Amino acid sequence: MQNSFQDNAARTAMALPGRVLLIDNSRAYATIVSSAIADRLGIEVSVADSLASARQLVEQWGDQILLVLSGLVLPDADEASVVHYFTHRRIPLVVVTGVFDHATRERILAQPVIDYVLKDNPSSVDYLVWLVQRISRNRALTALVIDDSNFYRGLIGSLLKLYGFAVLEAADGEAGLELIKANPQLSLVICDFELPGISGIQVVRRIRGKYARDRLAVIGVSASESVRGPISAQFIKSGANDFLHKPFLPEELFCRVAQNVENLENIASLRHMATTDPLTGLRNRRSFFDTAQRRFQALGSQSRSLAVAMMDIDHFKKVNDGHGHDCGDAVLVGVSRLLAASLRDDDLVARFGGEEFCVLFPDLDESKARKICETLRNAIESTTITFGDAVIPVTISIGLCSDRRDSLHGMLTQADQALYRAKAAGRNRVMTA
Ligand code: GH3
Ligand code: MG
Repeated sequence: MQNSFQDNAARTAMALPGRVLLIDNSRAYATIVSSAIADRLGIEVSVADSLASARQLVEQWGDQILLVLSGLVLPDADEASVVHYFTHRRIPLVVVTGVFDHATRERILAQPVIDYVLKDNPSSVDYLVWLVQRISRNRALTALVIDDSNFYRGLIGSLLKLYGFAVLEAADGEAGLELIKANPQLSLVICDFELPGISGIQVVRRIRGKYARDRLAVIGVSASESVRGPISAQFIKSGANDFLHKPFLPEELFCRVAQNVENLENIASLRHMATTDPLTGLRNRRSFFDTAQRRFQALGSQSRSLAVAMMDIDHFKKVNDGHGHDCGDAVLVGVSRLLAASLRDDDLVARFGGEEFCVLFPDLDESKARKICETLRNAIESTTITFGDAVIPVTISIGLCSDRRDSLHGMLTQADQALYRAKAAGRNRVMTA
């Protein structure tokens, strides 16, 4: 993996185990919300209609509870005891209520509660589903708070924990940069402006020297005014993704954080779609060229050998014609799995298009590369791919080039010509350029 920040999207795309506890004395609303969460997110919801029954569920599920969605008026508890019960146990709570009352809202949001959501808003169910998904995904993410104020570092850290993040803290810029280096899984940094030693702006510049804005989000924070112009602009021009003025309401922090990590996830998911073949999960041609070109140059500059192979399934059209396109797809998936499983971690494999695959083997001379290709060809020939009742025999032809040319393109052309000769000579064989 070239950059561990790349991993975040894949990790966050999976919902972590966990369930939602929904406490509401309206059965109709509880059914709508719980089925929306279960159907759209695949997250289980346990429903309670009183604090007593909620307590039993808390005892039963313990740490597995991701989030509690609760009304304020329960048959056996008032607002204060509902909020106290969950905040005291540090269980993330979202208050869901039918009545808008400004004073109640302010009173609730002054406590360590994630949100105050009004039921009567027609989009409230969608919002709750989004909120549950956000908190669930946050549980796979790590955030770092860099602030010399114990108060703010503690406050931001505890809010981020409430939102599901694993949290690291640093009291100055150098310590923060060390933590970033040691924790490549980080997704978010919240950085104060005035710090002892290097400033928040310098911290952001140094972060951006290594990590792009679409891999690691940085939010600047500050209570100060600066003679050098607005601090928000200084932060953003230096590479921060966003800025928050201190003091801020927790609600504001939550929105900014959610928006920024969601941007990272969206970009990561687009990047994944742009570089991966959806059928086989292998790299696509574009991604192969991007990565292989860098490898080609790096290996060359270190005088290390490399080989490239072009591979093509034999008489694949007959599979489609005889058993249907779905069966052809199953063969492509089967061959891709075999390929991925038989190569070394360092080998770069891609689906080039149709039933054609390409592999770059670093550090292999001709005889070793040939041996690996023979093993692979043999493995494919001896594996039976089944589709329904049909057993599909599959063979593959391989063209290999291990003679380092001036360019990667030159090597691929040679490998392709060798593949053509392998086909002409009867298929199911390896030919060397
Ligand atoms: P050869 O041994 O000479 O390579 O013959 P072949 O039949 O394998 O090659 P040909 O180029 O004649 O046919 C390849 C077929 O692969 C034609 C195309 O419809 C099919 N194909 C391309 N992409 C896909 C796909 O994603 N799924 C399926 N099922 N078929 C595909
Ligand atoms: Mg073919």
